[in-house]
Amino acid sequence: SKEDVQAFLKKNAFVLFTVGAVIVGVILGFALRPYKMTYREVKYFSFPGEVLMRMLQMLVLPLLVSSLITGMAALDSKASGKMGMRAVIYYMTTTIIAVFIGIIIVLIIHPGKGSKEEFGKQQTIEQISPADAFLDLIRNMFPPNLVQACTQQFKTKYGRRAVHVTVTINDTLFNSTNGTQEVMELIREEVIPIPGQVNGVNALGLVVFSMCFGLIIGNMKEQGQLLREFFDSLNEAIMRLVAIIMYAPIGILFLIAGKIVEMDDLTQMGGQLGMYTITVIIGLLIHGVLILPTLYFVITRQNPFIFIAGLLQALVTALGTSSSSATLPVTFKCLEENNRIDKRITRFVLPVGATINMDGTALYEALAAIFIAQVNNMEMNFGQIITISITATAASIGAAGIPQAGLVTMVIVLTSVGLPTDDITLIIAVDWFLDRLRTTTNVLGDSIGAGIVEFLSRHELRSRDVEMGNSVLEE
Ligand code: DAS
Repeated sequence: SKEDVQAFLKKNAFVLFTVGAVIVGVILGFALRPYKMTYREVKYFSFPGEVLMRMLQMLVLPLLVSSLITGMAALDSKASGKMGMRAVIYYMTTTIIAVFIGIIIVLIIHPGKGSKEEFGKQQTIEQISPADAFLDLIRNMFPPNLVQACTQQFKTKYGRRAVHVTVTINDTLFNSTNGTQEVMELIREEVIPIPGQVNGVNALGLVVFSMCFGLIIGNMKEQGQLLREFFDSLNEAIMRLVAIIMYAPIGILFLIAGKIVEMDDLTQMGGQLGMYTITVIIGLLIHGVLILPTLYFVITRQNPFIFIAGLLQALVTALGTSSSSATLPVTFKCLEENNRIDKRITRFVLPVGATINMDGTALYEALAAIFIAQVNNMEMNFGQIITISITATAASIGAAGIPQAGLVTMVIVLTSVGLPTDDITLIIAVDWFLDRLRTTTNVLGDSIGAGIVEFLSRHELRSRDVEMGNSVLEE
């Protein structure tokens, strides 16, 4: 009836507005393509989108730290142990399923035809040994001190003197040595992040630190009271900041339009790259539209698509920003307000999930690695396929929730089976687009995980409420 429609529009006005912004962004992008805007003009044009992205990114690290510390402190180690175990089992299961789908689909469709000439000239990139890459991953989890935790680790992009530079904060601020100055120049142009880094800061390390710190202050009875309250109100303050930034989806319009204006001419895209793109899209759709909702329904017996409808805002933000970390504030809001997920769950599952649970990325890296093998006319034997599945899973854990992180960590997968890492340049042309889709899948996977873990932990949560004698954590 008319009233219902009005109620629906009023309730979802905001999400519809954001979806509208994406559609307008796409149309505007294609409308502006014939004008061949220069690089500078595109930069100006997508400026509002950059500002939105930076506002969200600015919040990511304080939100990640405060929500994790508050989340861990709110649960005693017994409950958080069980809940944490459920979350990790969910992360591993869905990631392995995603890798499996990626491998099956690329073997069935077989987009690579064993020839590379259509891809044109290739740039060269530095070979990173899998051992180095893995050690980087582990090293990043345990920053020796807080400054190191915020150390910006950069690597210059393909083709240049690919140096692996660790530029500590003081170097950046004071440019102490001209050596750093020169490297900073190099970095300013083209930089890709090292696994596990968010905005150049070591998110993996902060997640590990925050979880331990939260558990500790959670068990420090009255002594930890002050800290618990501090991080609780810090978290609340940040969520209010998010509420303000949420009203800026217009930035997504410019982010998407700017990307469409500057992307390579897709019609020149060779048949193989086209087939590869379609293969990735099919794989992500199977995982995101079939597997995850089915898993949610089987476990919670509730309609998964109503749950996903509540996430629309976060999914669109992931599509627009291609960064699951930048989307994290929006994911929190969607789950807590639309899907009414208990805050004690979201504060744990989301920050950890956004950093290490990336189904879309894992599926993508396994699929892309086998595609590169196909293009090189190299048949992968069973052992190599197993190696690819393991390294794709590890690489997705190490990838940070920022644009094109999955492309960087793919180096680990390729070197583990002796594939030429230079061939990453074959798929860069479409990566900005596929990155958006796999990021949306990552955010979907994290959110469905929160729904499932909450359902499986409902007894602990309720008994804890009774024990605390307080009402469910509803601020
Ligand atoms: N863009 C990453 C994310 O934010 C995913 C990826 O690069 O693979 O999840």
